[in-house]
Amino acid sequence: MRRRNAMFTAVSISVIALAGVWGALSGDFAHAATRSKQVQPVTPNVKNAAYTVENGIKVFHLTAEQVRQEVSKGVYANAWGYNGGTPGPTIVVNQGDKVRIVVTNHLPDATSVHWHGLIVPNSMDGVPGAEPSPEIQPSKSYTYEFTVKQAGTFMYHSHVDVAKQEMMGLDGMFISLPKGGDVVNGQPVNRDYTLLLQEWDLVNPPQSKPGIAATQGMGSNSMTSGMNGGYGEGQVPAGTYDVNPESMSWNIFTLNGKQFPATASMEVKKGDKVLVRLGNLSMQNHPMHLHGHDFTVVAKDGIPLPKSAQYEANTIDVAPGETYDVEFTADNPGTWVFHCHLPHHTSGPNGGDGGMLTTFHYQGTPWPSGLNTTSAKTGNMGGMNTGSAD
Ligand SMILES: [Cu+2]
Repeated sequence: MRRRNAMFTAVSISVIALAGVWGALSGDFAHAATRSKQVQPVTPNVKNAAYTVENGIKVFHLTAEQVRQEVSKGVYANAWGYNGGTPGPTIVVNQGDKVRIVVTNHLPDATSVHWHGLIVPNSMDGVPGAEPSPEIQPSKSYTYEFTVKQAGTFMYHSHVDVAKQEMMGLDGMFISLPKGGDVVNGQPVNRDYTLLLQEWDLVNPPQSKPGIAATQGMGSNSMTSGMNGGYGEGQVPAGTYDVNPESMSWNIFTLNGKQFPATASMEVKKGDKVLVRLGNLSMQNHPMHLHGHDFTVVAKDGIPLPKSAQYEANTIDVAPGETYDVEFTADNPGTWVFHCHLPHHTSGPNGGDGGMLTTFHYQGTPWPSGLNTTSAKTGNMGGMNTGSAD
C-alpha cells in the first residue's frame, strides 16, 4: 500500500514518472520509496547525535563530562554523561557506514567508550584494562574509527572503572539502520522508538555518606525512607543530589534519563507499525510490560531473529547488557502504559506512578487527566525529538 501511494505520487509528477516506473520494475524504486518514507529513530527525551560527513566518513563528537540531569521536575542528579546529558545522544548510522567518533574527556578520571555489540577492530573496542585500546586521560581525546558492519540496536558505555562510570551515567544507544531502510520482516516501520533503562541511587550530599552506609544491604530502600538521607524508591523530593554509583539500593529508575511523569509519551497513529528498541545498562533485569497490545520480539542484541525464532509476548525481561527490538501494530486506540513490572521500579510519590513507566498515546484520542503533564503532551509534538521534558 505504501509503495502504491509512493508510486502514485511519483506518477503525478510527470518529469520523474518514467524513471519511477522503470525503477519500480527494476526494484530500485521500492527501496527508494522505503527510504524516502523512512522514519528517523526517536529516543524520547534524548537527542540524536549530530554529525558531519568528511570524505565519506560520518564524524561524531562525544564529550564525557559532569552533567546536571533533571530526572523529573525539580529532581537533579549530579551525574556523568555525554554532551550534556545521560544517556548521551543516540548515535544513528546506516549499515555499512564508516564512522569516526571523537571522544573528549572532561571528567576528572580516565575513561573510554566501548561500542557494545558492534564488531569493531580490537584497538577500537574501548577496554583499556584488558585489550589493546587506550585510556583517555582527563582533558585528552581519542578517535574511534570503524565501519559499521551490522544493522540493529546497540549501545555504548565507558569500559574504565565501570562500577563507577557506567553507574554514574556514561552510556547511550547506538542504532544502525539496515540497508533496505527501517524495515522489520520486509515491512517498513512507521515509528521507531528507543528506551535505555538505567537506575540510580541519589544521595543528598550533606547526609549521604552515613545514610548510604546505613542503607546498604537492607533490601528495599522504602524501608529506610527518611532515615539518614536514604529515600524510598521513587520518593526523592525536589533537590540536587549526588549519585552513589556503587550502591545496591536504587531510588530512581529511569527510561532515557527520566522517571515518570517526565518520560515523554510516544505518539502513534492507528495502523502504525511501531518498533521499540530496548537497552539495559543497569544492575538488574527489568521486565518491560506493554498494555493493550501484544508485541513480536524481532531482534536480540542487534541480531535479527529469523521468523521461526520470533515470538509474541507483552512482557520482555531485559537483562543488563541486552538489547531487544520488539514491534507491535497500533490497533487499539487510547493511551497505554509501557513499564517495568517490578513494582518498586514504578513507584512514585504518594502511591502514584513513577519510575520506569512511559506511555504510547494515539493521535486524536483524549489525554487522560492523570497524565496531565507538559512533558507527556509536548514530548513528541510534531514527531520531533526533544532534548528535555520541560
Ligand atoms: Cu525494573
